[in-house]
Amino acid sequence: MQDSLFGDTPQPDQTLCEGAVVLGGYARRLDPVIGGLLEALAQDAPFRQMETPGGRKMSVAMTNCGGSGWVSDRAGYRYEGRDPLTGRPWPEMPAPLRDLARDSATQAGFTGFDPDACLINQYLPGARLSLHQDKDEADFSQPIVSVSLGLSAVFLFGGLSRADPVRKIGLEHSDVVVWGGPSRLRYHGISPVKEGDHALLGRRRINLTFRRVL
Ligand code: MD3
Ligand code: FE
Repeated sequence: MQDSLFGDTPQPDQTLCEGAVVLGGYARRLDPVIGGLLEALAQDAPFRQMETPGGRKMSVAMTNCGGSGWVSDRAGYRYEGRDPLTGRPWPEMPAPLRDLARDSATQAGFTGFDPDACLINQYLPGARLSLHQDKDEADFSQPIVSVSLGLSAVFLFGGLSRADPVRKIGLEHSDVVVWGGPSRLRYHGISPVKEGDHALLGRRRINLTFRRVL
């Protein structure tokens, strides 16, 4: 299966709306290392399906690296310095990932981005993420950098109110999106991932979101 419609040709940056920039194929530098990095991270901090505060099991399996990690359970959503599953600190953020996040933010016009958290989402076919805002971070002037890997997905991009109309945007392997400024608090989600088999990552979609939490 082809990884990108654009092959090795660099794609122009595309602004979705004010503050939201798609860097098509910008993460291709990770291709030689991403499989090994994910395997090592998941060995230390396994993927797990967290419980929502309402008591439902999420279809997406998650883990984290960096100084803080996002967690959800019956008590709510928050960031924690340790993995509740193991009691250990989350694994360190690997330098190639941190550097990609910094370079992406700079490329999109956000200088000095220094992420202290990376949430790693794993979607098997059928998994989805319903419309939500990311607002568990302290400083909304900091952008979020998201990296899509493996199977492609339909990203849902709404407005500042849940009821606002939603745009659908295809995201494929190695696409990076930087969400800052007025787009930082927009509602967003992922449609159920379709069956497939990706050359590098197999039967799954992985999304990395880099955040400044503290
Ligand atoms: C727009 N992840 O982990 S990444 C999440 O593909 C999350 O796994 C999705 O939403 C995924 O919270 C979407 C794109 C994304 C991430 C954060 C955003 C879009 C955003 C924050 C603000 C606005
Ligand atoms: Fe989100």
